[in-house]
Formats: sequence, structure tokens, C-alpha cells
Amino acid sequence: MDKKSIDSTVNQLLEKTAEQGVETIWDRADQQKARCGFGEQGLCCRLCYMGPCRINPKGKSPQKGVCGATAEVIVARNFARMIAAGTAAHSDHGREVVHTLLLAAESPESGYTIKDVNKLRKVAQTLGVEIRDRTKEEIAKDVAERAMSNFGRQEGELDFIKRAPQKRQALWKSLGITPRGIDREIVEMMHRTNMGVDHDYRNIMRQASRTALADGWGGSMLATELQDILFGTPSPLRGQVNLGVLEEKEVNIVVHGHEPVLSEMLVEATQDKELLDLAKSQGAEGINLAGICCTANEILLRHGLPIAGNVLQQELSMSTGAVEAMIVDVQCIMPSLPEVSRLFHTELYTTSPKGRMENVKFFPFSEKGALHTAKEIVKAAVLNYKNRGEVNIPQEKMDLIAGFSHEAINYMLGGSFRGSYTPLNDNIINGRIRGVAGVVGCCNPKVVHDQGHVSLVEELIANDILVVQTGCSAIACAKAGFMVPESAEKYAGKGLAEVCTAVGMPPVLHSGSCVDNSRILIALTEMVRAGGLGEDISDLPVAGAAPEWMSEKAIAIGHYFVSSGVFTTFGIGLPVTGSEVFSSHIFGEFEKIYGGMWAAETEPKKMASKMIEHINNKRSALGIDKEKKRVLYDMEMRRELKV
Ligand code: SF4
Ligand code: MSK
Repeated sequence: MDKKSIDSTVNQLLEKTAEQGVETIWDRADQQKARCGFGEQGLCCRLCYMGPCRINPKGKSPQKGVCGATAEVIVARNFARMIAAGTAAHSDHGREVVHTLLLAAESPESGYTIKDVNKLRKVAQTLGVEIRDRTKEEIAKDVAERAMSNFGRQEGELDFIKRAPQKRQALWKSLGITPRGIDREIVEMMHRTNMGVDHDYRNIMRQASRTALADGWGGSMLATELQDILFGTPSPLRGQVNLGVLEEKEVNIVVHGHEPVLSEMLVEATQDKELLDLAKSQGAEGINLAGICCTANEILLRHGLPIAGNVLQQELSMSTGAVEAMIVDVQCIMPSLPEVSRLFHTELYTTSPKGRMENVKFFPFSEKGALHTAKEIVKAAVLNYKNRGEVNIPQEKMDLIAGFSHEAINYMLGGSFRGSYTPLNDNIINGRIRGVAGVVGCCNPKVVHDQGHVSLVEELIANDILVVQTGCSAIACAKAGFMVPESAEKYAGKGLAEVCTAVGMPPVLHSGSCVDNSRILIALTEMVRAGGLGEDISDLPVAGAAPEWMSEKAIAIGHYFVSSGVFTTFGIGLPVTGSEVFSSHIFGEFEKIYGGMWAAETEPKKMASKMIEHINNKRSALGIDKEKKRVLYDMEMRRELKV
């Protein structure tokens, strides 16, 4: 692999880091050389200390672990545990947001308030919380308490499950996989995959679906919805992306991680007059707050603040020599950051008791004194400006429009008075838009950085497929220039370009962070509800992909999409190929069970072909592959749909 990235800022800075002796993720990836084949194929079991055991993928001995576990059982347990871990991460993020909503309701001095009262009311209705004649704080308190009960609930079902199409809910019920409580499903998954418990790979995967659904329709959805209540529901706004957003003459603060509970307070602190004056007194022209990874997506979506880069650019942002402070909370934060920060003047701060680093200053970000802590951090960053050495900021940056929450899509397509998904469905039925794809997930140094995301999305939009994105994938495609309205004319097929130009939207919609994949679930449900495209998510001409995934969280997301009825394909490879039996279960049999299934494809163009083929098949099943008279759904017909 010659070039490590299709992003020139990365290649430029890597030349520099090589000269400076700064070790980056690409150096360490090279040092690992070929990965362990057993692990890559999911065939290594470390569940007990009679092992570790591995299965010979060539059919020779050993074909069983010491306890007798077969390849399919080992692969299933490993895969299911990844789902449990990913669900735990997203859901624990959700739990922090629930705590913060309670704080906003009970302690105005915390600095947190309720910004979106409309959304509060809507969520309250779904959760069965009384809204009449009550203050927003009273409603928010009950919403938070009800939301919290979703974590520890032992029986019944999660509250947001009832948002799914009725047919899907009935399917989950018939399979016995409707999630009860978020924590309960994760714990049961861990128990069942312990040594000597569940030895039926199909049964393991049923609980894996239940766990993943507790993420998508539980922890992640709670995180998204309650963040919108607290910080505002995103709507389209302009922003900028890539390392060129760092400012040569300003104090640069980079926030990295996942929870906007932290970043929202930093946004406020960086606008503080006293701190801005302090920055000027230090010779800086201002304070520039930028983000990495999903925190970046959160501050972009709600404030239009710049994104410095995606997950693989975190070390490189420091190597510009222009970052006074990097503030991290949880998830996707490289343990190498302290070492890199020490080679430059960057101060690294951890803020979550769950994510500490040795010899790194910890600012306990208790939500109670959040603004005070945020100001202390910003002050420390400002005072560090004078310590800057040589600065190397790549010039590249790109404009983008972001903020396509499902409410914003509704509004964009249907207008404020008749906002609905009907115009989208109409354009799918008349064939201008062939279908919709969700392209999400991480970056991975095993492949050329950003190339999988960009090549896949380019191919999809050229084939009239509207793309909705989140996470680091969204950042990759924003950097490539797909998220400005002008990109419709340049890259999209004729039909999609026509629709985008008429509405004034890009062909690739940025919907937020990883937990915001739950927005895509709601958007898909709205498409079913709008009529004309079947009765369930699995009937829709849609597909999902994570071309450069690396995190267990991505596997949890993939699995909740599959279990919700979406054909979902992952790049890089999947750690399941060691068992043909298991592979044929999730790559084939799943389709019959869930109407959605997994696929794996390393080549982005082939990945696009698979997704297009799936979308075409769904179009023919719906009878919309040929010219067809437009059917307008009236209320009666919509009721018949039972969604
Ligand atoms: Fe080996 Fe079985 Fe123990 Fe896994 S659970 S390490 S296969 S003995
Ligand atoms: S940050 S989970 S690298 S998308 Fe959400 Fe990016 Fe993947 Fe982390």
C-alpha cells in the first residue's frame, strides 16, 4: 500500500511524522504484519483457561476446542460478544444522557437546559408521560425516569420498540427476541456465551439480535432523542471539514470522543468573553473549537463547528503543532495519544472517570459543575498557546451541509406544513431515486484510509441511490466534497440529481454520530408509514454498509440493521468466515428469518453492485421496477398498512 490515504492531508503529515520520529497508527499497523488467521476468521476461543483453543480452518485437526465446542459455536460466541460489547458502549452513552436530562430538569444551576420542547413532548407521548398543564422540567423529569427504567427492566419490552412497523414488532415477538431491558439483554448475552452454556449457534444469534435491538431501538435511540431534547434537534447548516480547519493564529482546542454532554459545555466556554480576552492577551486572534470522530459530528450538527478529521486523524491533528489542547471522553480514543502529545506542546485532558490515561491530567467532568470545568479546560488551553513550536497545518478543507435528522428530512422533502416522507417515496416509486443506502462506520488502517467510503458512495449516488451517513464514514465523504448541494450535478445520476437540485439538498445526507444510526431506523419506519413501499422495513429498496469498520460498536449497529430487515454489507472482512455453517446462517438463512442479512465484500465497487442488486430486487418485488401509474394513498389505505 503506497499511499495510506486518499486524503492528501494525511499523506502530507505522515511524511512529516516520519521525519520527526512520531509513531502513528499506520506505523503500528505495519509492525503487526499479517494478522493471526484464527482470530481474523473468528476461530480463536479464549473463553476459558483450558484454552485458548483454535480450530483448523482447512478441515484438519483440531476441529473442536478442548471442551468440544465446534467452529460454528466458537464463531457465534465471539460474534455475539462483539454485539454485546458494542451495545454496552452505545447504551452507556445513552445512560449518561438520561442522567443529564434529569439534571437539567432538577438542577438549573448545572448549566444544562431543555432546548427542544417539541421533541420533549413527542418523546413524552411515546414513553406514556403526561404532558398536559405541566412545565417542561416536570415533563423532562418523568421522561428521564421512564427512560432510565428501560435499562434495568426485567420483563416487558423497551418503550421505543413500539415505534417500529407493526409487522416488524410482530416478527420480533414471534421469534421471542423483543428486547426487555437494555442491561438485561447484554448480561444474558455474556452469560449465554460463557464456557458451557449455549451451544446452539442459531439460539446464540437470536439473543444477539435481541441485544442488538436493545441498542438500535434502545440505548442508541435514547441517546439520540434525549440529546436532541437537551441540545436541539439538528437541521441543515453549513460547516467545514478536514485538518485545514485548524487556525494558524487562534488557540485550537480539539474535542474527541462521543458524548455531547461534554462538548456542548465546551462550545459555551469557548464563547466566554473573559476567555476570549485572555486569548487575545496571549497573542491569539480567537479560540477555535474543532472536533474529531463522533463528538465532531455532534458539534457540527448543532453548531456548525468544524470537523478536524475522522478517527485515523486524531494523532495527526496533534502533529500539526497547532493544537493547544485535546479533550477526550469515551470511545475510539487511541491509547497512543499521550505519547504523541508529549512530542508537541499539546495538552491532553481526559474527562470521564470511565476513560483515564496514565500521567494525563484528568478534569472530572461532573455534569453538576460542567460549565465551570469546561472554562477551566479552555483557560488551560489558552495559556498553552505561547508554548507553540513549528506549525504545519495542511491547507485542505471542504464545505459541507450537515444536520439531516429524520425531522429535517421530513421538512426538506415535504415542507413545514405537509412535512412527510411521501415525496421521497413518490420519487422512489417513479424511479428518479432508485433506493436509499445507509453508509456508516469507522476507518481501518488495514485499507487505504477513506477510499472504501468514498468509492462506495460515489458508485451509489451515480446509480441514483440517495445516501444517508453517520460517523467517520460521513466525515470521509464530506472531505471528498459529496455533502454540498452542487455535488448532485457533479456526481449523482440524472434522477437523483434532479430531485436534489429541486429540493436544494446534497445527494449524501449527514445524519450525525454513531448513536444517530437510530435516526436511520426512524427514517426507514417513516418510509414504510408513508405508503407505497410495502409493509415492513424489509420490503423497502434500501441497503446498509460499513466499508471500513473496525469497532465492536459497528458490529452491533450492523446486527440491529439486519435484525430490523436491512441487507447490510461490511468491508474489510468479518470474523466469521472460519465457519461455513455459521457463515451460511448469517449470509443466507437470515434473509428468510429477518428479511435482512449480512454480507461481506472487500472491494467497494463490488459492494456497491451487491447493494444495487438487492435494491433492484426489492423494486421488482414491489412492482416498481417498471413504469407504473402513481397510487396516492388516502387515510383508509394508510390504516390498512398497519404501520
Ligand atoms: Fe477452548 Fe472450550 Fe475453553 Fe473455548 S470454552 S477456550 S473452546 S475449552
Ligand atoms: S467514531 S465507532 S471510529 S465511526 Fe463514532 Fe468513528 Fe467508528 Fe468510532
